[in-house]
Amino acid sequence: PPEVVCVGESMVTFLPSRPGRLADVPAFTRAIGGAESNVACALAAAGHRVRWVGRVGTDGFGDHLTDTIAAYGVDVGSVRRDPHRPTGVYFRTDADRSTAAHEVVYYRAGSAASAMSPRTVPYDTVADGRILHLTGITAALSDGCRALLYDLTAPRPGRPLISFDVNHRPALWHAGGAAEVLLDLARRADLVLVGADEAERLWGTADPAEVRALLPEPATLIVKGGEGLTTAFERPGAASGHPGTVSERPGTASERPGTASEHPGTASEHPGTASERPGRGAADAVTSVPAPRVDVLASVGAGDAFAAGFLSATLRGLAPRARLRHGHLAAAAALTSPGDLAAPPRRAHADLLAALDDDAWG
Ligand code: KDG
Repeated sequence: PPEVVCVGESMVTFLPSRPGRLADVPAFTRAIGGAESNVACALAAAGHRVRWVGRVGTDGFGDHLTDTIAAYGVDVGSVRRDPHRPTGVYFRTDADRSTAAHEVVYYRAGSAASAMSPRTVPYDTVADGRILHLTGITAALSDGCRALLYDLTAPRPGRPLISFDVNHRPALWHAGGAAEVLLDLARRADLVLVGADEAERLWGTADPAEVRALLPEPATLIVKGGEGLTTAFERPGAASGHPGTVSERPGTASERPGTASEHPGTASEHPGTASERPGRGAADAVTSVPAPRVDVLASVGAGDAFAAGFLSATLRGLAPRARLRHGHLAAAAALTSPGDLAAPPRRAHADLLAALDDDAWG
């Protein structure tokens, strides 16, 4: 079985041949995008067993997407081809040097992926991994897609660890409702990733502690980038508290309370909680690390790379600080490459960088 299953829409992406406004870009180069398959490809490149589940047309763009994602080593055997709807595509510009803003135009309304629903993507077909990775983009694609997210995040015995990247894409939410829906879905997940800027836009605060107060349910909450720091809130036993899912040896979570925590003091105060899903109210271990400064070439996809680096380190049972640093290292690779997707640094190399002392990390 896969370690991670990622579900969502992928699109053929058209990258600009030169910087500037969309109105002025004369030509585009074909690449691939899609938050969930970006995570899947980066995890596969890091050596993990991953499946991407999505829906594409029977057109050539659908062939290109599935072939390219498969070439990363991702299992695409569950991807469905829809003869009646096209594969989604999108165009974007590079980030403006001074404002860091870029333009995005989607052609995905009525796409094959927008026909995903609890009927076309049954829970049982995506629940055999240790982690099920989803993002808020799917909630904006169609009513069926939103229902799918609610279905996949419903409380069920033995469900995989649900990882949810809030991924607010304002261009997809013209009908409104993003703040409420994305908060609601995040509360149903076990591990939530959100950008501080995104939290500010959606819920009016970029302060990590205030975001945690709004979102107390997930065992792990990552708030990325507030004042250059990324902060993890983690209840004791969070990463090992899903027997048979994230724990390497099913059933051993209760013997290893606190292995996921860097604060043994807080973990050992709650020795009884690691064997079950730790309840709300257990004290969080809080870990903050700075993001390395890099020359940003294209920011699109950096969040997906962060998620992949963090999840990879989580699967390897690393401590919170190392998991956050692996997220940042993978994000740095994406920030400094032109496409949405960049191979993460090699594991041995990333381990060395993640182990540098605090001074080197700024
Ligand atoms: O996170 C990067 C994605 O935003 C990009 O690859 C395209 O999935 C995409 C989207 O919906 O914007």
